[in-house]
Amino acid sequence: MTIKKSPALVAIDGDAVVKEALRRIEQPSRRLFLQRSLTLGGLSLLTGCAIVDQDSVEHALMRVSRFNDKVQGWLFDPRQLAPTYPESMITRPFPFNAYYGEDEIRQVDANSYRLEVTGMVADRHAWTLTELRALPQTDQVTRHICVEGWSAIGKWGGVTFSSFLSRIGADTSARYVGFKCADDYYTSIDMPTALHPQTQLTLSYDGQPLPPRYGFPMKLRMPTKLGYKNPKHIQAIFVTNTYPGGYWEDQGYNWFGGS
Ligand SMILES: Nc1nc2c(c(=O)[nH]1)N[C@H]1C(S)=C(S)[C@@H](COP(=O)(O)O)O[C@H]1N2
Ligand SMILES: [Mo]
Repeated sequence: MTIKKSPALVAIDGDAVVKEALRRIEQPSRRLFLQRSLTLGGLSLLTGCAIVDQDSVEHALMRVSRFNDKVQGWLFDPRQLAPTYPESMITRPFPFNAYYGEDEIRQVDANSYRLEVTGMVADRHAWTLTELRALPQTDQVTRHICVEGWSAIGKWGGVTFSSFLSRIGADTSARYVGFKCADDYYTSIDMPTALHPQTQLTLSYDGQPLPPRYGFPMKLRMPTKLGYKNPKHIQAIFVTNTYPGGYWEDQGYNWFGGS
């Protein structure tokens, strides 16, 4: 049997708890905001959570982060375009990143590949790579920003995601679009971002088929969102009203992840 400590009996070192709270926050802007304004009492006031142990710190921070998702959703302007750049500014070589090293890059077979489409869509047929490549494509040169502290400019080509969503008869009144990848990665985005004109089902990098390191055969590219919101090696797309979370988001990264 486990004995639940009564809050009054838990001795809390306030400074240590706030430090721990800050350590768990990856997004530099949020860390700055909290460093300037956060006290233990402030965090309790902000969230209505009693801060009595490490678990409630986690809970309180999660409340702040979900609130932050809402505010970012309200502030998101579906017509505001992210900056684009001349090709001369492309970062070479473009960095690789994943939750594993380059020696474990997933190799997806082009011929047997199928993109599964499920959830609130009219047409649930699975797409071959040939079918995807037959759709109209455009290029974009935009900046990718990773929370680990680097950013880089790259050129991605593919299908405007909103046109893909209309082709599959997606219910665009749904809240989320979720993605499952060929590795253990998964993520999800809000519908306004899914419909943003620069959100792209990406099939090429720098004029060449998307190489394995950057997510062969297909990734989602969104210059309006941080790197971890851009899933590589996508195998399944689903439209849903049930919050799908994400690989890093479920470990505390902010879900909206706007850049
Ligand atoms: N499938 C998959 N997608 C992923 C990741 C991953 O580990 N697996 N990492 C994310 C993170 S944190 C970043 S910064 C970018 C890196 O993309 P790049 O290798 O094209 O630079 O991919 C994102 N998408
Ligand atoms: Mo990242």
